[in-house]
Amino acid sequence: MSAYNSKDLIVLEGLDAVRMRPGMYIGTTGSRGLHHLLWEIVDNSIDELTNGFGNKVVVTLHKDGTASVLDNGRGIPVDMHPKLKISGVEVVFTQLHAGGKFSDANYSYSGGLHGVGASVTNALSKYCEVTVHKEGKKYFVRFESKEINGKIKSGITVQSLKEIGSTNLSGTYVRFLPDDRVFKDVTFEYEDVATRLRESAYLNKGIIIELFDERNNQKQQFCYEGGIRDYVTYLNEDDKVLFSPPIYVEGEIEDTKVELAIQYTDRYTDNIFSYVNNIPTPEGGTHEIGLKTALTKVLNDFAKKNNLNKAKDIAIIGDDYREGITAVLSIKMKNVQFEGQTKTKLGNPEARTHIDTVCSQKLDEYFSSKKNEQIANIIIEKAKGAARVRHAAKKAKEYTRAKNSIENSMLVGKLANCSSKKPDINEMFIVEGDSAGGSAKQGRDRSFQAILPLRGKPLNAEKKRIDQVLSNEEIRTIIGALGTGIGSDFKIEDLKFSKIIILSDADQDGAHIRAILLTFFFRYMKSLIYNGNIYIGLPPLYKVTYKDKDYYCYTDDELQAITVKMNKNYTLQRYKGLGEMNPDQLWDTTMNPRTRSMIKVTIEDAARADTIISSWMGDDVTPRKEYITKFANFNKVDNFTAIKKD
Ligand code: TSJ
Repeated sequence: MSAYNSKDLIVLEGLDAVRMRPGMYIGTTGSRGLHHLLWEIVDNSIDELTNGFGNKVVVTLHKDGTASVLDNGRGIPVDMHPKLKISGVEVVFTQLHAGGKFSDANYSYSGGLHGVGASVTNALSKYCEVTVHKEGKKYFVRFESKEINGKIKSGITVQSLKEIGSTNLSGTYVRFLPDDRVFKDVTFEYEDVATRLRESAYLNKGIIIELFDERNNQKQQFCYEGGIRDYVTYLNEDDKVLFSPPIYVEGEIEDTKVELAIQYTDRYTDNIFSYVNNIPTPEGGTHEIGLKTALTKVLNDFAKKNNLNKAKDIAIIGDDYREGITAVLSIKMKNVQFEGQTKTKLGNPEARTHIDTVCSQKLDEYFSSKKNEQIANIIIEKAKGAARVRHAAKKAKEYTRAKNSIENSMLVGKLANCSSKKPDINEMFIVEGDSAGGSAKQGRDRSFQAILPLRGKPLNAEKKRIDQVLSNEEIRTIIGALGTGIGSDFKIEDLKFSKIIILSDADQDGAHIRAILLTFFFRYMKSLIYNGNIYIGLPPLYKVTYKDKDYYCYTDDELQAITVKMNKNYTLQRYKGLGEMNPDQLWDTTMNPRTRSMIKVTIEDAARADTIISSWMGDDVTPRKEYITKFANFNKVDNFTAIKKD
């Protein structure tokens, strides 16, 4: 196996580059990156099925730490690549960026930027085995990452493709072991895998996806004949819906396929989940703009034709038609261009007109049908209500956006601002309680750190109307201090701080305040989360004093580790609140950028974040009771592990 020609050597260097800088290819070497290895493989199978070859994928999490994916598609091509002189399978697994796609002719739509390909999975695995069943024959190939002369070579072909028998099956089977020299933790999380597979099944109606966890014999099958219609129903499971089943339309124009499902709930915010070629686009983009334009146009026309919006009524605007909406927009198109901070925003200008055209036509047809008229009436009634509230809230909104007004200076009067005027270095700490706020004000570096003490609990923004949210003083103060405005008026350019750090006590009340603040940011300033501006500060839980020196511990494990050598000759203080720390201590442990630890709040999966927030923070108690009964482990209650995980 040692005879490689020069072309192959270049290939090998390619995979070694992945190991040198995994972050460039999979984002992180944490849990997210680990799971990325699996998505690369699964997405290839799903591509095959959605192109009409095969109908089933089976994902297995094995006891030995490997994961495997099996499909009943055509099987990865095994014939020799004319230039590289290796089999197609080997090209897929050893060529960076080759992915599962040899040429565009094979697949009409592909993930584009997202799919970095199976070679990345191979490069970051200890080994990787592929079995292909194709045209009556069974083939096998094996790759390994192994040490040669003290250096790890990634994804070397240790068994090049060979025929190992005959078969009457068709499909591809891939099994790999993530390399524990790359990933800190190599355990696949059942719930994360299930969530992702469920989403794929919703987006690709009719395909069967099975998940087996051999570590504890859990299993699930995902298959939705209704596709995104069923997805919307699932997203609204814990909400009161205004009609059922969801509206569903689909259409096609110039190689762009459009699918749309819509349902309204009694909530006050909008929830639009969009996808391009099965890739989520949480930052929206041209396709979402096209949808919004179409929806507004069609409903305005309907209202006009049926004389539903009288001259005396407040004029309905686009935002009003989106109050309480849950929509899934899934499009398939070619030559996708992603933009934005996190490359999750669709940029193609043609998508805007295409989606507008298809949605306008299909929604118009939908509402023109006698049996659907009532649904349009319901939506327009809801929008009229939204328009009234918007009108009433306008004053309050202006109030929170006003820059130099007297009212505004009163509102942000509680803010101990910093002296720098540079938003990109400025930080704002939202601190629980006046006494901790006092310590923070004294301990901070006032050049770039601002402190906003919260006196009471802010209002839980979930299921509150915007006028109620805006009448809450704590929330108004936050909005005023940030400078961005909220909801559809939100402007990230006006943000005065690049880091907004939530600092609450390590107890239940602190956790509650943190949950309330995150709920507010998620519902009204979601871009702050996507933009990476929201952080959770981590104050220490303990101070250990030993031989006149202080040591701070942030977890019980740390405490254990540090006290083990001290032979009981130490004193221990458990901090019950931030208020117990003096300014110096707060600076040293929690605020000093050189020494502090913080959790950056991100959204891995917006749909899951939405269902979790409705369930945990909403009016209806039953869903969270069920959640707690199913998942809570009262033997190991650790606030921070809990937030880190979800
Ligand atoms: F990730 C991966 F590439 F390793 C991978 C690919 C993993 C798994 C589990 C499955 C697959 C995969 C690839 N399933 N099915 C396919 N199909 C092809 O690669 C294929 C088959 C036939 C033809 C053709 O033109 O005849 C073209 C392609 C791309």
